[in-house]
Amino acid sequence: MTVIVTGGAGFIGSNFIFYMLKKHPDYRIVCLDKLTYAGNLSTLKSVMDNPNFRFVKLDICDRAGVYALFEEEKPDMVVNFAAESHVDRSIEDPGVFLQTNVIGTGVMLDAARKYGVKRYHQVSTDEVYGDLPLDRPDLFFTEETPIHTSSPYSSSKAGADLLVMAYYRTFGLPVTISRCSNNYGPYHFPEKLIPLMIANCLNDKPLPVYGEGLNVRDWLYVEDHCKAIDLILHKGRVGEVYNVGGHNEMKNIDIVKLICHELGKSEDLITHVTDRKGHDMRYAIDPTKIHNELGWLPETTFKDGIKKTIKWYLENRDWWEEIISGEYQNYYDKMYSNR
Ligand code: NAD
Ligand code: TDX
Repeated sequence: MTVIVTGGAGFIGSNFIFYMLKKHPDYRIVCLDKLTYAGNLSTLKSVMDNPNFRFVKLDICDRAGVYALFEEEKPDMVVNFAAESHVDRSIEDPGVFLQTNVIGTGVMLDAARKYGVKRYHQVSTDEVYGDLPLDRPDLFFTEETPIHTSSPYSSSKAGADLLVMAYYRTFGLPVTISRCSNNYGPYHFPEKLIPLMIANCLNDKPLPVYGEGLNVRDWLYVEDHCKAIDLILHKGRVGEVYNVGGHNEMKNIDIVKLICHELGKSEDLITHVTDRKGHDMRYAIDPTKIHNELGWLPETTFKDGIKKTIKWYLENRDWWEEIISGEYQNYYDKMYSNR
């Protein structure tokens, strides 16, 4: 079995590659990644010498390059993680989100169709459903919830999902889609809430909470997401969407306070800054379908997962310090100074 994994030098894609190489030692995993600011070859160094692993630096929008790789590798499955993934960046510069997330997905679908695959899996997000009000804790996103996006990021992901379903209906391409809630864990890029707060805490820098910090996210340990995708690939029904989430809703402010507490830092570091434009209030996944059909349940509690994650950032300072010392500093200054 040969599996092409796009975006495998990023956060979830790399964790998925580690998971798959361990779980299916007879599979060949080919990682295709453009190595944008979010992709790090150093993340994959532990698997670079694995004979069942190959890394190819390639843009999913490069049609000729993608076709040549499919011709050569003849993949059985494709898992498309590659995307521009940060909501704040999509508010600053939407264009690249449309290019990679929509056009790039179109190229991957064409390649999957042209060369024939047993499964094309699209890694989508709960953000395609928009948000839920804080005063209705009884409401959850199901697979039937209408698409109702807020940001250029979520709109581009929704566009990709619609294209994937069109290739199923029109061409019979064997597709599946997963829509997961917020992930956290090792190799999470430090622009995102949890790793940003850990890094700033460790450097005694202000902790920039958008608005009052009352927005709610439904956090899932990254390995539980990887397990869900593996299950969907092997047992999921073609043409179906599966929501993935672990009923772990938390307010941003509570997460930041917890990180301060775990690292023995003062909550005085917390600084409330101007809110994100169009900021979604609450995400909450109903995972009944994947539980009933595929038996998936999250295995790592938030209590354990956040401890493991903080420990990982403490033990892997080189990984994130290298990132935040480079070009990232310009991004940080642009987004956070005078905010
Ligand atoms: P990430 O930003 O950490 O990694 C993205 C990877 O894609 C990087 O390695 C980058 O180099 C690569 N990439 C970007 N553009 C590319 C292109 N044009 N061609 C080839 N490679 C390209 O993202 P992540 O957090 O790991 O998210 C992975 C996927 O999961 C995304 O599709 C995202 O929408 C989805 N998702 C993320 C979360 C989350 O909480 N992080 C939750 C649900 C869904
Ligand atoms: O500095 C910050 N301060 C802050 O208060 C940052 C970076 C974020 N926040 C808030 C905004 C959100 O309410 O924290 C919450 C989480 O923010 P992000 O980490 O940027 O994640 P989110 O916007 O929820 O999107 C994430 O989950 C869904 C991923 O980045 C997406 O790729 C995924 O699809």
